[in-house]
Amino acid sequence: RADRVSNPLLKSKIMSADAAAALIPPGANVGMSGFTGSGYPKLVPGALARRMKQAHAAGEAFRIGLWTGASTAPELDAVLAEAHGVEMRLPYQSDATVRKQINAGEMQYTDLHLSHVAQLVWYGFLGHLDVAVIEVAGILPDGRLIPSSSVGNNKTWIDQADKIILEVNSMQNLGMEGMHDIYYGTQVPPDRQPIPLVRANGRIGEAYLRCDLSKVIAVVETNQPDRNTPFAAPDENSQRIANHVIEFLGAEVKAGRLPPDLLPLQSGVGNIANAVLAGLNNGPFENLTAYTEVLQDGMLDMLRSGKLVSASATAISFSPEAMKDFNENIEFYSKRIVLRPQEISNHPEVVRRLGVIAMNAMIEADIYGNVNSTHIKGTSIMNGIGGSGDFARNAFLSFFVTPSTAKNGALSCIVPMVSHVDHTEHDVQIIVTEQGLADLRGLSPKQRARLIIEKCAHPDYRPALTEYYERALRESPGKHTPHLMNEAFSWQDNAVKVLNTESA
Ligand code: 0RQ
Repeated sequence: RADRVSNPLLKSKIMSADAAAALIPPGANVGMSGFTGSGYPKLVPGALARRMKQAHAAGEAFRIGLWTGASTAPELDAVLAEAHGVEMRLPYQSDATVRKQINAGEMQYTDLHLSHVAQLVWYGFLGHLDVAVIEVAGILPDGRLIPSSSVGNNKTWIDQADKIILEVNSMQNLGMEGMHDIYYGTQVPPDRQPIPLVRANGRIGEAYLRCDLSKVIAVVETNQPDRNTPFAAPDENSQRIANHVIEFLGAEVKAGRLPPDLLPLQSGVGNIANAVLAGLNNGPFENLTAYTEVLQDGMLDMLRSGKLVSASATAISFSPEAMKDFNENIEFYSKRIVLRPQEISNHPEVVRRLGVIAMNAMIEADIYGNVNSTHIKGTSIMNGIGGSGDFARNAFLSFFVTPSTAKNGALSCIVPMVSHVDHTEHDVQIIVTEQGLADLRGLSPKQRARLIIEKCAHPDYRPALTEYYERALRESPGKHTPHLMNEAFSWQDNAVKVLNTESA
């Protein structure tokens, strides 16, 4: 397809990014595409940021509510934050400038389960969506849209917004056409029906996004790559964590609790997740499938090697080398990858039905198995809960992984009480550090505490944790989850000191 904008009406709406951004009013709620650094609009956010700066220089207020699928890239999040143009950010971010403004109290941030976002908008709980700014790979003659490298919340933004701006990115591979599965069957209660997806690679929807053409106010042509962040090679700790996970899965197969080809895999973002996938790629399991949120390099390697036969996600997020491989072998990959709206890729109903094996990273866990994925020192946000909660609570097996220490050993990632709870002890089955793996299934809090300290804590911190636990066991008024409430957070005070020294 030589011409990416094949619809005559939409062709007549082609304009510059500056002209398109001029159509976004101050105070608007704007739903932008973008998920884990892919499929985000490349030019309109920058043009909007320039307008905001001009307005601010003239003493006028100009801020928006910024809604996306998940994290984006500097061309979107950073430029709008630098223009002090974001009043409210949701549902996930991982940008340094945005993080700084949130933690300085200058930007509001609503950190949501990623599968919830679309329905919250449909319910009217987040307010009105004024404008959608969506990157697509192309526009069909009849006006349907070829989705880009992420689907995220695009279906909902396009359906719910009053006005739509499309960025048509000719850098996106048109070989992706047909790879997406956009499900239009989600209703609002009481009319909601079961989601008919019974296999990780099943298709229940359409390859294109429907679009009410009368709402499209601008089409902007772009030609820029996604963020394509490189990955670090797995370090020793990540490899050890991966080995513990793989050994555990092997034992589960032997015990007859998992089939030899396991169950669909979900893997969080980051280097440890990639190391686990690299381990699986060299491991004993064959014919694996994935039902996950983001496809990173590790899964692409596994598809290429044949270990992984199919992968479902809402976005691809590759390093530059993996992106090159994906583009050069698009016919091979597009047959094996399905990209869905994030409300379906992360849907609790589907995750539970398929029996997903969830593996997510964390900041810290406590001795009873509560997990903090989002906060530093209990008060500052790192990124957000993302999809980890969608998967963890509903998974067949739910792993949380972390190195046993942070900041070169100055902090223990196993603490008496976490400073913030994202995943309660009820949602956490298996905790893994480079030291070992604690299988918490069926255990009481006291049994869990002993196991987590013994298997997961770093030897430098084991004696202090044991001492705390033993004293709590004696002195705690309740003996179900023994704690010394005036002391439980003392380890967090220590963390504050360590981190203050670091930032000084
Ligand atoms: O900070 O870079 O300033 O040193 O936290 O830690 O070890 O590099 O780990 O990049 O895998 O991130 C949980 C944040 C882990 C991530 C989290 C500091 C550490 C470093 C990062 P520095 P690492 P990772 C589906 C799944 C939530 C969303 C999710 C995350 C920084 O995985 O955001 O799961 N998850 N989504 O030094 C103080 C501690 C610390 C600590 C680590 N105990 N105390 N600082 N750090 N432990 C995907 C999506 O939803 C899109």
